[in-house]
Amino acid sequence: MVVSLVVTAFWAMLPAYIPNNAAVLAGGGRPIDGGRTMDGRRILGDGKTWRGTAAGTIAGLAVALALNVVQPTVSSLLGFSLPTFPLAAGFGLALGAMLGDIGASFLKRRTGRERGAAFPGLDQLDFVVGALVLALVFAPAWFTATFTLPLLTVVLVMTPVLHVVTNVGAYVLGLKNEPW
Ligand code: CTP
Ligand code: K
Ligand code: MG
Repeated sequence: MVVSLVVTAFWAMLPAYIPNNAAVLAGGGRPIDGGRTMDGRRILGDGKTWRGTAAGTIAGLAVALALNVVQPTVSSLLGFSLPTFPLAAGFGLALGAMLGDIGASFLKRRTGRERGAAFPGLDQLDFVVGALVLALVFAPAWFTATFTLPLLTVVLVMTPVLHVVTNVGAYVLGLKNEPW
């Protein structure tokens, strides 16, 4: 019961977990804000690029489509049914994760935090909230059928833990400049 809930939460959120990591690997090039400032500070900063955002969104969507392919096999191996991702749901999760992270950078700049500065809490949940909201908007029927209250609870508890672990890992591997 608890195991299937945790596995389902991880599976359902994978299209939202991949984009930020893909953006780290693909980042660079023109920043989304084009270098523009607001109140004397960058609107978003150099850490939010068109290439990273596009690569992250495409990677998240690709993961959703790949999970659809293996869903029957994995479900029967596990003995319980994992969700599949309609195109709108996969796209909503992936793009929403990127937009949540971009929104967080906007808030960081408005509160005087330089690029790369930590914002505990926001850093760990920005992309989850963005992903869930956009999935709800793009695929409401799928969202309400998939994300029961227990599943949402597991997602909101598990994601910050996974976020910390993967970011420390990426930092140790030299892929990220900061361990958050
Ligand atoms: N990245 C990107 N485009 C995005 C998100 C991330 O290009 N939409 C890349 C950038 O190279 C960025 C790196 O991934 O530096 C790490 O992402 P993140 O930690 O979110 O950005 P920061 O550089 O820490 O900037 P911020 O303080 O705005 O979060
Ligand atoms: K971030
Ligand atoms: Mg960062």
